[in-house]
Amino acid sequence: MVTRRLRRGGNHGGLLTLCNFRLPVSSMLSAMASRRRCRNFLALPSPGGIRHRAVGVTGLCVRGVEGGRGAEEVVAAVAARIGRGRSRGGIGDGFVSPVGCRRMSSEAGRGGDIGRRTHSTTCPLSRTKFIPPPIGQMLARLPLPSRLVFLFPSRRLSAAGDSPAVKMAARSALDEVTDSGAFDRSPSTFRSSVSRDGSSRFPAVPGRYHLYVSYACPWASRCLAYLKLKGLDHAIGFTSVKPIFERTKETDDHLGWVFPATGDEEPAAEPDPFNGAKSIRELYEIASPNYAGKPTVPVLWDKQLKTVVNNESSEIIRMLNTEFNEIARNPGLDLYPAHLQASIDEINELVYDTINNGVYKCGFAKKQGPYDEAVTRLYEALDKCEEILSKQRYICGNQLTEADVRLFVTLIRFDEVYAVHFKCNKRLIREYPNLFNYTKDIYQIPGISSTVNMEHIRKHYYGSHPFINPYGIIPAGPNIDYNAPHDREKFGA
Ligand SMILES: N[C@@H](CCC(=O)N[C@@H](CS)C(=O)NCC(=O)O)C(=O)O
Repeated sequence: MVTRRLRRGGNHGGLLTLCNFRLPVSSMLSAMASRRRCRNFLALPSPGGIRHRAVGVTGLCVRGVEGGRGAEEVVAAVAARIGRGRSRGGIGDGFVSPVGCRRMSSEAGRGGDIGRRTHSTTCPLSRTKFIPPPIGQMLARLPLPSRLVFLFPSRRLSAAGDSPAVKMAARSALDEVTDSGAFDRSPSTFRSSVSRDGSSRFPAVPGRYHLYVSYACPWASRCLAYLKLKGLDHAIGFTSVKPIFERTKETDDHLGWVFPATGDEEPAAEPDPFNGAKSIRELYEIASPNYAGKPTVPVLWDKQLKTVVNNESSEIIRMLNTEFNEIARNPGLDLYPAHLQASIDEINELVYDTINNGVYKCGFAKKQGPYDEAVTRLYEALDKCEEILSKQRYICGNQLTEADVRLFVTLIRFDEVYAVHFKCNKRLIREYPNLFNYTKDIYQIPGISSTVNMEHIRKHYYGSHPFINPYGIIPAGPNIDYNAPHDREKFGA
């Protein structure tokens, strides 16, 4: 039996959950996939099976696979081990029978409970309580395999033998907190490139691409900053979603970015002009019907092929820097010039890990240790930047580069939200003379202030993470005037 080959890994409970529901597999999977703790799944028709009077198919949910591979590969690997049966990643067919832990074992003719009653859990769909036994005992005592095996990759399990660990994408940032309580961001999924080469799949032509953003999001905002700096806003349009996460579907509880129904609903947010999508999630599903990852912004959308070209802002900004120069109003501006690349890369590495993502690590930590580590590293990095900026106007010298844009998007949100919401309150940016003046300096570059919508920023963070701010109260905030004079001209440039 395939599931026997899974062994426990990591420091979690590694529990099986048997769920009882009688639903078409497709509805069950989509419902379960949307639940916070059961984001991704595999459905495997497996040989044999535990007979069930009603529908003849037994559902077995295995929660807890995380590692490095995609669903299809896992399905293929598991199917190969089963030796027969069709393999599917995603939606299977048939029905799942109402089998609970006890019932399953007795139906299987082995009698008694399968495993110790160590924990109880709630079936995410039916909200029925179950007692998931330890995985080892569970698997050892199961009779021949059930026909449908659902693997829920919310925790760490690794496949034994030649199968490396399996990592599934998560549905929201909450799914990215590991058992040790640390925030661990999952990689972006769409990684194609727009190219100035007209024969490529995504040629850099005006009017073909659209950026879906949230003004609240620092990653999306760096793309907006590039549209302005490079003078590309006439060639690549953008639409901002509403700032506060809402249910993205009526059929499940996923919370994420949604579009307003009309242009009047929320200042600066607009309905989706091209696909009529209600949510960013819907866009991802147009591009990839079985998408089970986190539907993030920014999204670089191809209107012609109706697909996501790329959803990784660090790559999108590189494309905007070089690939659209024939249509850019400011083609001469190179924010990643050859002579500064090594220094930009070095600063980016530090800034991404400890500052851009560092504030999230502070804010989403669920245990003191990971928070302490993240906050220490954050302030070490801020101190380092303060020191660098005491000697030069920009972070990589005396010319504006990509590294400045990337640092700026976090600094501008810091005192308003990260200091309070993410507990980054050891020192405020306005208490660092160089970082503060630098933030104002960048804010005052023509075009940049239009990419900063502090209302969206404040509403989003304080309103979208009820696990941090359950009442959604928006603190008064310092209301800093970033248009106030700064002293950065002393460095020239
Ligand atoms: N690596 C991505 C990260 C994008 C990202 O995490 N965006 C956040 C907003 S700030 C998001 O869309 N989150 C959706 C969610 O948490 O469900 C990038 O830089 O483009």
